[in-house]
Amino acid sequence: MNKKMMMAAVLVALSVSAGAEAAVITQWNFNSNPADAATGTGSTSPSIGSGAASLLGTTATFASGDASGGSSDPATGDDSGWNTSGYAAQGAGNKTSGTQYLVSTVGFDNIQISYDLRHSNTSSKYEQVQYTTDGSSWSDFSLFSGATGDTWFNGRSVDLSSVAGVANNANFGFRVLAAFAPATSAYAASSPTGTYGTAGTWRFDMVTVSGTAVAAVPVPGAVWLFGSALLGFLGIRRKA
Ligand SMILES: [Ca+2]
Ligand SMILES: [Ca+2]
Repeated sequence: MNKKMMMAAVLVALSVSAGAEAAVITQWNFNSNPADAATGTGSTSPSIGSGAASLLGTTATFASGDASGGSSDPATGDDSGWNTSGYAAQGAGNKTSGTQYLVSTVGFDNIQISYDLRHSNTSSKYEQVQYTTDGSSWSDFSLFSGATGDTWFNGRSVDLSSVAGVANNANFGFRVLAAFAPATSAYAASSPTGTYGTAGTWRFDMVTVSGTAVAAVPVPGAVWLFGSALLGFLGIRRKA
């Protein structure tokens, strides 16, 4: 390996490690901004980045993100969740009601989704995550089970890094939908002793899309200096 090749290898290694940090693209914490010390008020504007959150066949209020164990939101006192209700009737509307999040992933790959979700006793046990790459057609991906009621399931995590078209796409989005129990035509209740009902609630918090920046990372002057110094050191050693 000659000096130029070695220099290039050093710089590539340094710039890759500098650019491989996972970053939050968009996040919703549903808290009021500014904080108002009331969990019954909140916001559906992203707390980080930009994107659009909307309801699909449901209604919503804001309610505590700290109650019944709490979400992973570090905020206290003004920690709200997006409390959705009015889900489809038993035996109807499979994978039609829930929430939707549209987020541009332009400039990022290795796209990951995460969210916290509190299931009430009578809410749907099964959560179908769907994604879109064109903003209009949707594909099933992960199916989660929330097998206890009145419980937060924090850090639901979906890795979309292997899905073609998700990265670097202005039309990316995902949905979390109430789904029939697998191989049945009915919703199951989250509580093993509960009965599914349209008044059941799913309370969302910390809905997050993250990724790795794909834009070329400019090599800072300090890295050039380090690379040059390293090569100088190697050159001296070789002569010696
Ligand atoms: Ca508030
Ligand atoms: Ca919150």
